[in-house]
Amino acid sequence: MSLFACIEPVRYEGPHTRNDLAYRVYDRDRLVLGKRMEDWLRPAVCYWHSFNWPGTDMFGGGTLERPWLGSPVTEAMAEEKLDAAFDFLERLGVRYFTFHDVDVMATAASPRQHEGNLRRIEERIAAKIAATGVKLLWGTANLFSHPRYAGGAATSPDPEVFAWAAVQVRGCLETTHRLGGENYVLWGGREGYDSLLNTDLRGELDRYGRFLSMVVEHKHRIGFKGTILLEPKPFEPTKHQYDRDVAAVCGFLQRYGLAQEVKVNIEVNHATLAGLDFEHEVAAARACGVFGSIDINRGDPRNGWDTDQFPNNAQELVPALVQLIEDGGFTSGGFNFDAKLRRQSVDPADLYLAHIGGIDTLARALLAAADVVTEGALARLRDERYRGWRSELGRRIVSGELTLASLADLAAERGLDPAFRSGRQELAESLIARHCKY
Ligand code: XUL
Ligand code: CO
Repeated sequence: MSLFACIEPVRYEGPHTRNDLAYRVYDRDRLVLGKRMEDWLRPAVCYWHSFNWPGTDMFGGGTLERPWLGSPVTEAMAEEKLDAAFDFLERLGVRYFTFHDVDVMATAASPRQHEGNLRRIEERIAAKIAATGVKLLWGTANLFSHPRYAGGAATSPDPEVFAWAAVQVRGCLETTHRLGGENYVLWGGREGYDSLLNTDLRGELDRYGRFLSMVVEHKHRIGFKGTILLEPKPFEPTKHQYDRDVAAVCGFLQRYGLAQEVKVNIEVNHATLAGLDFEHEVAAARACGVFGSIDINRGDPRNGWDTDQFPNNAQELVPALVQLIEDGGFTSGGFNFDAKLRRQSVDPADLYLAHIGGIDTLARALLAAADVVTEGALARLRDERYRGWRSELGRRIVSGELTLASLADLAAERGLDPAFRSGRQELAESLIARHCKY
């Protein structure tokens, strides 16, 4: 019997239930603005934190019972982990999962062995998918844990390491494709530097661009229709990561001609570390046309590292959810719980409680955001704020008809004296707060 067989399948029981192991708000078939809650949120469980992390930190060993972990990981261990993971997904009632290649497979020492081990577990995963209806939101290759990647993968000073990264990414991209994955993610955990003194920054960026172009070329070669996503993060593990935030990624993609091919996977805690609001990252991605998917979690405002906690504050998420609703929802993306337990959360039930709480938080934020959008006052406030751009002057500026000089002359001739107008920020904030009632 699997470790996670400790509870009955989790159901929606409504806000008044006394059962901690039930959804209070997340009712997957409930229609919100004409779309099922599950289709809005597309929640996913991540393999690495949930099944692959034994509760270690830099000061202490594992605390969580994960009998399938060891070094090396054998095929039997990988299969036991897979059984437990799918049992958990089914009981939780979540339709999507995400994984790194090394999360799911037996440990490999050589490129050939890596390919073989991944292919073998892929067949098992395919059988699980077929039997359960669970789907793959995205796959990704871990290009940061093995010691060979200490100096980076695509940005390594050593081309042999770059070539190893190609082995892993080709393998995982193809596996993701065959498993029906809807996206493929690259998080450049070590694509950056610890010291500029020993770093050829220009060369590293060029080779990172080259690597990504190779990935995109291979995606088309194999006919993968999913989206390639880069995941921004400013630092940790390296001092500076090239994909520091959405804006940096957009500049990088444009420079290497990849802006039409690659989108972003935005993570809440990564935005916090970059000193940015989560909703800023969503807005920046929409503005550049690269919004793809979300790794949902939260940091701790008093800690400067990636604590990857489960979200528990719906109000904080509403501004991002409003944007998602304005766009009609995800296309291939979803909300992946890139979140982990605390080391003292040693009961198997804790993993359910964590996900249930996180999913209910998303559901609350979705309902509040839907009310904000339906009421329309926030959109009207914004529309009103920019109404000058619909005037004759506004249209002429935007159309390109005026030069800097002709515009300056026009302003002088008319003696323009623009009126002060309220930005209505406090009202906008109240509009969010007043709908947070779920
Ligand atoms: C690390 C992180 C990764 C990526 C996948 O901070 O977020 O788990 O999501 O490699
Ligand atoms: Co992540």
